[in-house]
Amino acid sequence: MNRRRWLSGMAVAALGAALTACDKLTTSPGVQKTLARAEGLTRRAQRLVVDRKALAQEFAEHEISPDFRANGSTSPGDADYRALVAGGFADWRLVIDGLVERPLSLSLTQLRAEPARTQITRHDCVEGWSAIGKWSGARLGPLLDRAGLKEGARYLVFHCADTLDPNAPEGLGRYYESIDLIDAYHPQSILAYDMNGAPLGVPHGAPLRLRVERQLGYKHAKYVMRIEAVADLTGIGGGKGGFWEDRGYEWYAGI
Ligand SMILES: Nc1nc2c(c(=O)[nH]1)N[C@H]1C(S)=C(S)[C@@H](COP(=O)(O)O)O[C@H]1N2
Ligand SMILES: [Mo]
Repeated sequence: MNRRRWLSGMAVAALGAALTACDKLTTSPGVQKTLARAEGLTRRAQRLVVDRKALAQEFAEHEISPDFRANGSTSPGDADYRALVAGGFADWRLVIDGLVERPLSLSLTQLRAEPARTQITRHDCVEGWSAIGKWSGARLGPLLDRAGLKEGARYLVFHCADTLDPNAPEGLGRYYESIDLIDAYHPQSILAYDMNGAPLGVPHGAPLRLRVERQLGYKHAKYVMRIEAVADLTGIGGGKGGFWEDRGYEWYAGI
């Protein structure tokens, strides 16, 4: 009993000494700055992780923008895409492949039968304009579960039908984008086939475009043809994860 008390007394004394030393250290301005920075970093990192699962703001019907501008490609001239338009997208299929157990190929009718979500959200383009629209589409998460992501899958690459830069070297002019699995499984991440209550028009990405509501406009891939699950982005396009990323934009465009 005595010995134990003596030992714990020693421990308290040691702790006290350590605290004093610590105190001295933490009052030195340099260390304080470092600690503040570390704490700030932790808080920011934590906020980033927690916030990434939070929902984007949703709006009321009356807040829908009367004119939702179309941007980037608005009428792709690519021959394979024109053929799909001419056929009313009857021959269009969404392919989900790459690092998945069960690759999928889905018609629009099949996609419309998948678990869906409707949301009224604000689209923010880096060029400095925003617009509120109502989107309905298949939820990305359940579709990925159907395909079964393999262990190594880290990102989804969205391959699009449109060539945005016809002067780029072979294969580098087509639009593409990528997101990580946090955004992929976000409840508001949908493959939208309807906009403002009507089938998505060509200017806005018919027949299917991504809505990834916690990201800026350029991440919302239009004219989606194929979703490829990959382990890393280095081998794709210019290697930076997207058409605009290959031209200097940030890959992470969280809002
Ligand atoms: N395939 C494809 N997706 C795209 C683009 C594009 O040019 N091609 N432009 C991006 C940009 S910068 C924006 S702001 C939005 C525009 O979507 P909207 O035409 O429905 O307004 O689509 C994004 N997705
Ligand atoms: Mo944009």
